[in-house]
Amino acid sequence: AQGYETILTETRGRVALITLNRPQALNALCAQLMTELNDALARFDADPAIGCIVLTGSEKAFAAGADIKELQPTTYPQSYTGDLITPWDGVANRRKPIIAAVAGFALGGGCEVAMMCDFIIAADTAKFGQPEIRLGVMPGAGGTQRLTRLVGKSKAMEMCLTGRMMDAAEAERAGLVSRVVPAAELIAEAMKAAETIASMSLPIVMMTKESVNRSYETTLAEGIRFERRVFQAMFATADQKEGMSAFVDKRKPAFRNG
Ligand code: CO8
Repeated sequence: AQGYETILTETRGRVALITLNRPQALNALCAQLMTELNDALARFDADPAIGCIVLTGSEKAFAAGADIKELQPTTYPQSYTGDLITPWDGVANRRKPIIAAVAGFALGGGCEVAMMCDFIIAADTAKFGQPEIRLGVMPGAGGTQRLTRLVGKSKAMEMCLTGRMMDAAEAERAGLVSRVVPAAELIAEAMKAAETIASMSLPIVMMTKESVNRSYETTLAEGIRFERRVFQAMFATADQKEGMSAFVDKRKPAFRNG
């Protein structure tokens, strides 16, 4: 719709679906794709009609990593001054929830982008890995940090040092993904979760995301203090009154995002 060449976007009700679409390169994340992805995410994040975003790839690959053909000739000064990685932060810095729906390969930067999303629903065909070491580099878009926090040091270290891939079942056991679904149901399941989220109060959803993410950035005591202040602030919303009144009245709440 916005003249994108490497992604597809659509909206279904209050859910936005973004599909990575470079089939000839297993959705390798070239600079153009990351620019377009950031643009689409920023638009949906700013659109009051959207309550949740789903990010997916193809059946074969969520994304097979950064575009190795683009990176191969890059020199250190270019990598430093060109600031190649900063645009990737856009995925992690969005304020509305983003669900990664992963089928097939999520490797290198593909695994890193999936981990930047708020949670991952995996098809039973999903394969996760940080194979950068085989290319003579290491993960550069958060993989050494986010994977370690998600699956623990031992598994993260093994994956980063050997490049071994995890299948969906292992990824679920390790806590990398929230759940595994049959590949044919991946998009429907991710959309269902996104519709559920989008039916909640948007400000409460955004405050909840911010509070969970806070746990990564601070001590337990400070995180709990942050949670408490945000929780208390929720009583200033009409949606708190509506949600609790609806429970008491035994009816469905009608949130007004206020
Ligand atoms: N970059 C560029 N092209 C790719 C990539 C990639 N990451 N992955 C696949 N392709 C291309 C292939 O070159 C091939 O193109 P062509 O047909 O023109 O030769 C096409 O996609 C299909 O791929 P294959 O023929 O290899 O498909 P297979 O089914 O045989 O294999 C694999 C699938 C195992 C996924 C294989 O393609 C593979 O190993 N890909 C590379 C995986 C990888 O190493 N990823 C890490 C990349 S580095 C990285 O992500 C660092 C991120 C750092 C932060 C960001 C910095 C800007």
